[in-house]
Amino acid sequence: MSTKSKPAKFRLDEKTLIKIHNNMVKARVLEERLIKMYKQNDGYFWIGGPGEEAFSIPLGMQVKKGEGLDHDYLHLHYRSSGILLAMGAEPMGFLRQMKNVAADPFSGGRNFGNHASIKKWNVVPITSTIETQYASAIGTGIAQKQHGGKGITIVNGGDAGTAEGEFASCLVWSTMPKRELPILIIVANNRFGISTPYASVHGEANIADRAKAFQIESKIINGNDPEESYFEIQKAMEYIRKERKPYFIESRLSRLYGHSSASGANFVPHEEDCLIEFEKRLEANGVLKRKEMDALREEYTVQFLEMAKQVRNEPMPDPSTIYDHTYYGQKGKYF
Ligand SMILES: Cc1ncc(C[n+]2csc(CCOP(=O)(O)OP(=O)(O)O)c2C)c(N)n1
Ligand SMILES: [Mg+2]
Repeated sequence: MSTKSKPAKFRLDEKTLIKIHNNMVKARVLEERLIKMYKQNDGYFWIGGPGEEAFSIPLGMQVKKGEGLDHDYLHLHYRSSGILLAMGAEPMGFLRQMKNVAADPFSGGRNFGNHASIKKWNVVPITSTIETQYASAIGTGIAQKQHGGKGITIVNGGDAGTAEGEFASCLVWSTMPKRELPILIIVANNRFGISTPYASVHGEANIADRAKAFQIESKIINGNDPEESYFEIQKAMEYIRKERKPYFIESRLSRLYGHSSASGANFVPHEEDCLIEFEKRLEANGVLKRKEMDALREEYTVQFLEMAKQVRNEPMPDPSTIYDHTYYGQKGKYF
């Protein structure tokens, strides 16, 4: 949006807009704190979701949260902090996993940062191996198809990963006649693999065209626009909950700090920043004042800095816990 053009009016009510904005700021500031932690040697590796907030917050806000088949299952990728924060996850957990301390609620200090796992909300452990989530999504999709009800399976991943077999398996398994699966299949298209440009590997014009080949309802959306994301996710979820069939969203969005710490984790100025664009619209429409938005950012910045200081002094996991949770419910060594 150019600063000269008249800002578009909102369709969402003010309360929802303010909630989305609050969570977007929270997610952004959290990721920026995780990057700082990595750079201060308070973590071994950073990967995360700055740039995906305009899509991930509206998604997290609309999840049917809970445990078991009547609730939604989430098979997420490593850029999903916004989804989980919007669902109500505590920021502290992300800092603890970043520092790999024993109190990390997702992996007991054993996994990379932003690899959440939350049993009480059906959040299946996030893996570093890309695309495996599209295979595990088939499993909960089948279970939910058999169970009935309103619960659905949600899977997200990146554009480059769609080259892998699990993605194709998900399209095949979710569209078998009379056994279609209630899965929201999401591809977050930031136009890059680690350093591989989208245009150099995709023969098709849109990733969503692959869904068409399977007669899956699909939509390409501007994932940098929180309002468009909100309504399109709402529409997709309503369809899946009712029809018990898959729906495909290709969400085009930004990667604001590069791939990960492996590529420097530095701000990329030429990418569209969804938060800046949203704040311009909020201000122009009189929903929030610049001062209020700055104060909110400052509040989260101070809050997460204090948390990081606390985490720095927390104990690392005890070596005896190395095999905990290797298998369901397992504690301690298995040999
Ligand atoms: C099975 C597997 N192959 C390769 C990798 C190495 N790898 C990590 S991230 C990545 C690129 C993923 O790009 P994309 O799917 O577009 O997701 P993005 O990181 O852009 O969100 C690759 C190739 C991996 N982690 N797992
Ligand atoms: Mg990508």
